[in-house]
Amino acid sequence: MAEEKQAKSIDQATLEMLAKASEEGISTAFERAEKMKPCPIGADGSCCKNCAMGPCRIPLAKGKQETPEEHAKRVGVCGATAETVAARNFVRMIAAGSASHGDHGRRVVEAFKLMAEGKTKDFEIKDEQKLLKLALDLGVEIGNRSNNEIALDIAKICEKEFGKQEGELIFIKNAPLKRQEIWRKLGVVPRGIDREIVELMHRTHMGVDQDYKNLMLQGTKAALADGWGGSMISTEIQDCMFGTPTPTLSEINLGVLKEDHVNIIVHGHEPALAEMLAVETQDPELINYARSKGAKGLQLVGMCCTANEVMMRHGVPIGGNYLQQELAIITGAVEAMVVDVQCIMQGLQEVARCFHTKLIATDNRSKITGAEYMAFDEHQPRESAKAIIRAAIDNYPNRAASKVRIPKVKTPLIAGFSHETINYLLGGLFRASYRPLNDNIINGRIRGLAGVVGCNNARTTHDSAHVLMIKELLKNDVLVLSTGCAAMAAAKVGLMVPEAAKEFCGPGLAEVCETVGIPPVLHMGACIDNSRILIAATAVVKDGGLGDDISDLPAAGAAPEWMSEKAIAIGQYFVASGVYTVFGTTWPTTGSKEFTEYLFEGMEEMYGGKWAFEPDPVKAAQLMIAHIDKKRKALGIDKARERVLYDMAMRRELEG
Ligand code: SF4
Ligand code: MSK
Repeated sequence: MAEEKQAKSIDQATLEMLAKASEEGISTAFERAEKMKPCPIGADGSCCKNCAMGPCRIPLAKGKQETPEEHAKRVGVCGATAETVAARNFVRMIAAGSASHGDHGRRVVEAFKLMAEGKTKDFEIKDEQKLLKLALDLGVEIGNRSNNEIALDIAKICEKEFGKQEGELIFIKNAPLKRQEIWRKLGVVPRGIDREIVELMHRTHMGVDQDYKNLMLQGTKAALADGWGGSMISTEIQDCMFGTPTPTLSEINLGVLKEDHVNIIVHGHEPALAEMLAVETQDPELINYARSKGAKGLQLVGMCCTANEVMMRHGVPIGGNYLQQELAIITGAVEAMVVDVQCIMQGLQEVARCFHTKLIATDNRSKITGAEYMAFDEHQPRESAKAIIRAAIDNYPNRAASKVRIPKVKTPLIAGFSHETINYLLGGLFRASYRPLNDNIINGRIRGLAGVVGCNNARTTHDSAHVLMIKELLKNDVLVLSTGCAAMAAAKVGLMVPEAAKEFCGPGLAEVCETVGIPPVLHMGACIDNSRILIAATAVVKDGGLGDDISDLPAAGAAPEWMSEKAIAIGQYFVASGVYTVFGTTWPTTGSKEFTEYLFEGMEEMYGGKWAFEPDPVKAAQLMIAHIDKKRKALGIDKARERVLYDMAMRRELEG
């Protein structure tokens, strides 16, 4: 029987642009994924290339039970077992993911320090309240000192967190006390962010750590150094400098590009450049300059996580998520795609060559062969942004009208649910508190919480798993917190407006959302902002009534379309923080049953959280719901829920 062809996307704009790509003979990630099948040995984590005696391929034979003798023979030239090879590959992904978030955090702290020292006048403290709270948390004197004096001390403390050689990361103290004790007992509290990543790379070198459990302890340290370190520092400092997000109305999908405007797309992760572009694209002088070239105006559009950053703080519309980056250029209406770091496909340059689009790299850590390089100078961010915008405007006359086709697809969304905002929305400005959320979880209107995060992956139907999973969760009264490309998938199908509650949620969740006026999927930011989910979970614990640790909460996490190494680092810090975490698409350790079982079962005993893999998003959602119910039972609040909600007629109506 012929294999059924998998749909490429559930998104109309994406399908339209893929059709255009195929008409014009342009190669995209979708098409390449179809042509190039993944290597099954690498996909299982059974290939080691950690030394020049390899690469050693030690695949597990599919479809038959392996005998102990066969397993013993499945080793690399050095004798490395399937367990060691799979574990080393897995923790190296954590190292790369943590390094990416950590390096992002470091750059943000550097810009913050420049601002505090008065070496750049273009950035300033936007959230004074958050700055002061951070100062209190870090023991920085406030007194009569200026914001910049306080900020400088904060910058110096945060800077040290990266290179600290001993002690504990400071932000670990943001976790519930019980969680901190668990980490101390297991010896996984990170010392310094860089140190844990370096040690992890050392321990995965040929002939060092050969015990998968020991490797995972260090993997956990590096992952915690991401979630409760590099990522958390980024989020906190970005909020101080660029403002803490508050609910903001915007639009998403390729239809936000404007046919008669100069369109500039900003794509990547670090928000400093995007912030300046958001400000400078409003400059009347530059708008007039665009008009002088025949355009009606200037349109800034975000892509991937940078999009989340500038949309939440400025309402800048979002062009799309990870798998739409090439497609944005294929509209033929993009004068410049401006990129910094992470998740930028190298294929972009080839696509840009087919149009007039300039691909502009801005970060010296991330140059792209063939792309133009215009350095973003953090000492003079405004000037850098102006130069980039001018280059885009100058390119407008090169646009070929005959090549322009913008899909008329866009959806409104409300985003910007920082943990502070959730606090205010639920408790009111003067009584900010998570109490109403906890009460609604306890009384069963809200069955539980789910964090649905992560990427798109060209190996699975674009956006489909995100949307199916989220809808299943909502139907079952689970409030969804989302970040990254997952959040964008939800927004594109209209799940991020308050009206969605009535249509997609079970009666309990719908009632809460309608009363408070929030969408049932709360957009909490970029992938770095998964740290907001950790803080929100801790706030729920601290408010009481739902146990004394994150692992007690009726909550679960998922990344149904993950692809990046950062996702593995995020998953591991969620697991180590006590969260049941389900990934979809593919699982990278199946070459070792023992190691995989350790991740899927063994970790629960240690951390109260564990990994799971389920490629069917609806089944994955049901696993999450079963876990939520298990936790409700343990808390003794399962009865309350039945009394409030489980009317079968209502349920049938809901499912019908
Ligand atoms: Fe092969 Fe061992 Fe070298 Fe890995 S470290 S490539 S398993 S010899
Ligand atoms: S951009 S890491 S594809 S979420 Fe953060 Fe999206 Fe994943 Fe990149």
